[in-house]
Amino acid sequence: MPSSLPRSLWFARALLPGGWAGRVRLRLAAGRICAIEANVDPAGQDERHGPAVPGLPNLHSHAFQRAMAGRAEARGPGADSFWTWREAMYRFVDRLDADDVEAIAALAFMEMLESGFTRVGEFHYLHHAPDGTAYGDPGELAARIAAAAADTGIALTLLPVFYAHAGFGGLPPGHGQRRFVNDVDGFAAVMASARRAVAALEDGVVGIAPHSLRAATGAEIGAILPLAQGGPVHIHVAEQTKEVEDCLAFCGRRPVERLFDIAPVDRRWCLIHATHMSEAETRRLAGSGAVAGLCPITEANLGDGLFPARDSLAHGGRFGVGTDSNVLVDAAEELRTLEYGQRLALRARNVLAGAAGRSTGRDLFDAALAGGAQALAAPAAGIRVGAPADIVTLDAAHPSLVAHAGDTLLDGWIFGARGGAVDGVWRAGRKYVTNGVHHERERIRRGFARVMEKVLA
Ligand code: NGQ
Ligand code: ZN
Repeated sequence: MPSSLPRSLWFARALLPGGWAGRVRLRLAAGRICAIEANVDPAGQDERHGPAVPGLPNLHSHAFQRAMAGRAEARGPGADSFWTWREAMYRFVDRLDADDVEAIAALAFMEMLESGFTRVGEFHYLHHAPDGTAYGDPGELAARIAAAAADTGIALTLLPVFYAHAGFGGLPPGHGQRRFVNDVDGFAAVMASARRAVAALEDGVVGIAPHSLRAATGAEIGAILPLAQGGPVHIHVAEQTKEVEDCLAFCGRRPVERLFDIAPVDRRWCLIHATHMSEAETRRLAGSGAVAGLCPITEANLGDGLFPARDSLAHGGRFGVGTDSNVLVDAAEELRTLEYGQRLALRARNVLAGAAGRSTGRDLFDAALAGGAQALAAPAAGIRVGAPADIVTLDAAHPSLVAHAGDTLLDGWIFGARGGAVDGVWRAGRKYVTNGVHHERERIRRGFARVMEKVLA
């Protein structure tokens, strides 16, 4: 159980929307920040902590894939690729029952909190029983995701996925996709059930996700959009060059062009990966106000390619980060991998810092906070009055942080520290992580270990 609600928290320094402030006291009521004072001494009752930053949104996760980490890294008989990994993933998912999905999601969500994420966007496409038939409650597995969020304390934006086809042109789905597929009516039933499950969560949000232009036709995307009821819309797009080739063969347009042709892409949308874009597509995405959902660790693991980050930023593009396959769950490492990919490709340094004198860590962090909050329709971004108290403290004594103040705390965390830099994590004013350890870590790890022993037996 989380520790009891403090009435106020005091931090040696805190990253507020206007920048760093020293000696900051937050007053909390019902999990919300109701007052912020800077340059004040702690009062007798205040909990005292080191440097505080806002919790980051993790805008793209497939929680169940956490259980595959390290189990798809052996070379196969032919040329390994994203597509051979996907076959391995299909074989793996067949083994998971509803209890397994919940236990795996709890582990992934706990690790997200421990690394500094306080909200997750779960791109949820595993809907049906192992034999492909619908559960009695079509939202059974959506409810399991919601239960794992409640168990760990992470805020949830649930994005039930519409998935119907194996490829462009409405190809029939393959056997390995049977647990994912719905027609529009079946998907509406999943949505209704998912809404009931998420309604029980504090600050829960529901959006929708047509899986990709491969798995949903233009007509189907049009038909399901009203089910979002104004919530966020996420879609995978242009992650692999084969998708670009197949899209061109199908309609003569590239995937991001095609998406803009068929859908009203605006700031409610989040385009996951958007790796392979022409300059015109990059400009168009940036100008739309939609968020690019970058998943640097997974994109590296799957050999996807690199997002045109410098061009995107030059056109005012927005981005956030996601842990996607959850092969390794770490907020700072996502930001580090994003910047390092660009440095390696461009043979340059400090690529994503916005201007001379700006800290790369700070600009990465600010962009991922704003973009992630937008993409997940979070109630607020940052430590501000009225926002949920979603806060991460860093260990000021960590060798990469000691004697730092201001933006170099973020640079030290992102570029110089391994896991141990996160100290405390609060979500809606409740503390879930102390000394970098989730309060329920042992129980959740045991539940996950039982699943692994069963499914890998
Ligand atoms: C997914 N993952 O939905 O889990 C996908 C693989 C697909 C990534 N795209 C399936 N990284 O895209 O067809
Ligand atoms: Zn994905």
